[in-house]
Amino acid sequence: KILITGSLGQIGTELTMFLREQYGNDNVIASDLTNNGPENVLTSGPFESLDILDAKKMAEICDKYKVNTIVNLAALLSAVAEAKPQLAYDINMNGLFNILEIAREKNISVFTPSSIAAFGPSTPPDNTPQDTIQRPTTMYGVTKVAGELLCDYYYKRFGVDTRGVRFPGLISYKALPGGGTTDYAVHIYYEALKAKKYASFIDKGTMMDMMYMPDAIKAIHDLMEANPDKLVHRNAFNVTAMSFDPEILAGEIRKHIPEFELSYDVDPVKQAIANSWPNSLDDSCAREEWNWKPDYTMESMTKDMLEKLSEKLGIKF
Ligand code: VAH
Repeated sequence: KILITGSLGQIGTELTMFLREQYGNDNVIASDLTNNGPENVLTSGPFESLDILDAKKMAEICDKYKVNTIVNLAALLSAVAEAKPQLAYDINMNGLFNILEIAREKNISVFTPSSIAAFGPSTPPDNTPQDTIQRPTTMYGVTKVAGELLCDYYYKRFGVDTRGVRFPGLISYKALPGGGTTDYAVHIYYEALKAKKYASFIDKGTMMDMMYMPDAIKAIHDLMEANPDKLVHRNAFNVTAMSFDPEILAGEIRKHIPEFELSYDVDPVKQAIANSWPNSLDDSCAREEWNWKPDYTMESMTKDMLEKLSEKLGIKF
């Protein structure tokens, strides 16, 4: 039985439905702070209201459903975390600690995503290696690198089966992203259809790793199912699919919407965060240790995003 925290978020919305298809609706318990979210997540299988800072209730839910795996997607993302650093530390660190302690006591496996945010300005920025300097300068990044170390500690010291990937920016059309620095790469598609123009809060030339959501879901599922004997690393694997800046992405959109216009309204806080992150990751360890390989390129993602959003928004292009 799998408990997913943050099930109503950008990843959780899609991961919950995917894992219910894979393992059966009743074997995947969705949870989130509130219950205002997509009907299919709330009604296609068990749903529990859960604050991951409430360790007692989380333990009760694990006992009630005989949970053996927790996928922890409950977190504050980079830009929101810079606005509320104390809350971000509390949720991202103390929430994770609660989960690891429950996992230790009840022999539960834990999957927690990290992020390219776990790297900082002193990290080699191009083709960033799996094992390298990690001195992030954001509260989100501090919680991500500390979370990686805490998960590795619980594996080595207590034998808790912890695994994770360092996600790049994730692009999807089903649920909006929740306050990240890479969110521009989602909003640009909506605006391209609605207004045929977009003012990016991230500046020209800011290269960042990105991935289409179907590949992110595949990465989580494949790593969860991977043969543990072949894992040299655990928390957390570099994974990527593409790297671009707003100009490159706009050029790809214009292949489908020729009149699309990109302008800039740079947000200094988000730009500073983006500047501290790598330009491109080396994900060869994930490819070697659990056969990671993305299916979508920027070209095929853009085609699919525009087609699916066109249908969702009822806007032809
Ligand atoms: C964010 N989308 O922007 C998240 C992610 C790599 C970026 O961690 O905070």
